Amino acid sequence: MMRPPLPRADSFSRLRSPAVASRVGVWLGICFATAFVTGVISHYLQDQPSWLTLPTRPVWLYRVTQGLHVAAGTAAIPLLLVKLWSVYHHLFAAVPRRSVRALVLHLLERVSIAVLVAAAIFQLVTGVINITHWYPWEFSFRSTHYAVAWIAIGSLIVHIAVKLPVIRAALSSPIDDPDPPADAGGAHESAQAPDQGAGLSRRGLVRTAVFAAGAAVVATAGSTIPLLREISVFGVRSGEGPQGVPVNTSARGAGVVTAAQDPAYRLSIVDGVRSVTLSRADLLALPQHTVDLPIACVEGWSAMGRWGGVRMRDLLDLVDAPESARIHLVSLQESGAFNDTEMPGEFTQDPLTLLALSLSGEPLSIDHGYPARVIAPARPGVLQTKWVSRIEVLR
Ligand SMILES: Nc1nc2c(c(=O)[nH]1)N[C@H]1C(S)=C(S)[C@@H](COP(=O)(O)O)O[C@H]1N2
Ligand SMILES: [Mo]
Repeated sequence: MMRPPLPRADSFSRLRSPAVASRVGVWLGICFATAFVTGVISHYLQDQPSWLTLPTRPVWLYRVTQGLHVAAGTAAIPLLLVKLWSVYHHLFAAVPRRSVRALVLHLLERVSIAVLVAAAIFQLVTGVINITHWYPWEFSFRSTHYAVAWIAIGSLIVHIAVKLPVIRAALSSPIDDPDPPADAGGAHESAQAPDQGAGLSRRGLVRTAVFAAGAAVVATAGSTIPLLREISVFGVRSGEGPQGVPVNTSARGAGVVTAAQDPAYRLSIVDGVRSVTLSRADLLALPQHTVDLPIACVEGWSAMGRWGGVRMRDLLDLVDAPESARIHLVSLQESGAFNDTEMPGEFTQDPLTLLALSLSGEPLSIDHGYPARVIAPARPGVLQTKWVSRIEVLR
């Protein structure tokens, strides 16, 4: 009697194999490694360790590292889904009972994979929620995302080390080989020939996963790459917002509409007992400079701006602040996580660091920080404080 054609479910289960899991895993590993390195960079820029002097060039440094961070995380989402799909049947594999050692090893592997999967999902979910400006949690996003990053990368390294023999065997044999290495659940695949049943081959599945990852990046990366803006349907449009630059927190959202428009606005610059107080007109009477610098948000969007204003160093000279003084910046905004920030000496000294008064040749719009905002090279957007009212020299 002739065998009936294979049911569709079988041609799918044939796709679940170490060949697919390891190839998708390589791409996933590249994404996680990229997100980890760029994430640590972003963390250090915001929480500078005392031993580290931060680079101020190239001016677009953070634009690139943070754009990569968000792109790598975005690409990881479809890859992780395919990867989990390609291995989850192992969850139902029999527990080895031949020896205590085998049982313990099996359980250890299970636990380490559970930690890795949980950490990976947590990072991707919190990352996506963060870039969509939705903060449904109580905990601090940055410190938690940072701590879990170490758990994710640590368990990933353990996982790769443990699986190395399987990974090597799977990567060195042809992807659509009907007889993959006997290790790791190859048994049920070897029953069928690779070309049996219509539809996707393993190679096709891996290509589709990588293509989906690329598509996810293209759909969002227009936030930082102007060329992609028109096709980035899910990206924050980096050209939107007053004066061609997007706005994260508006003046209304920050509760500064009245204070920012008050003619009695004064900027104080304080160094111990010395201090000066300047109106916006006083600031405009000081030597003006123009710089082209990006705003690069931790959420991955970035946009170039042409800023005009007074050099930070010139302002610090008014109170004779020491060379490379560290400063504390205070905003008119009364609450919120970004209403006061610190700027290390390498940035206060930099000739490109301005207290900006204009953007695109016009007075700053109130949403971009009127009457005055900080703009410095190679800095995360969160530290480009808007509506600045006070500059304190730290000693
Ligand atoms: N006072 C104050 N400054 C702030 C913020 C804020 O919420 N309050 N947001 C920061 C963030 S997260 C970014 S990305 C930039 C965005 O600047 P823009 O709105 O001019 O583009 O402003 C920064 N400066
Ligand atoms: Mo931001």
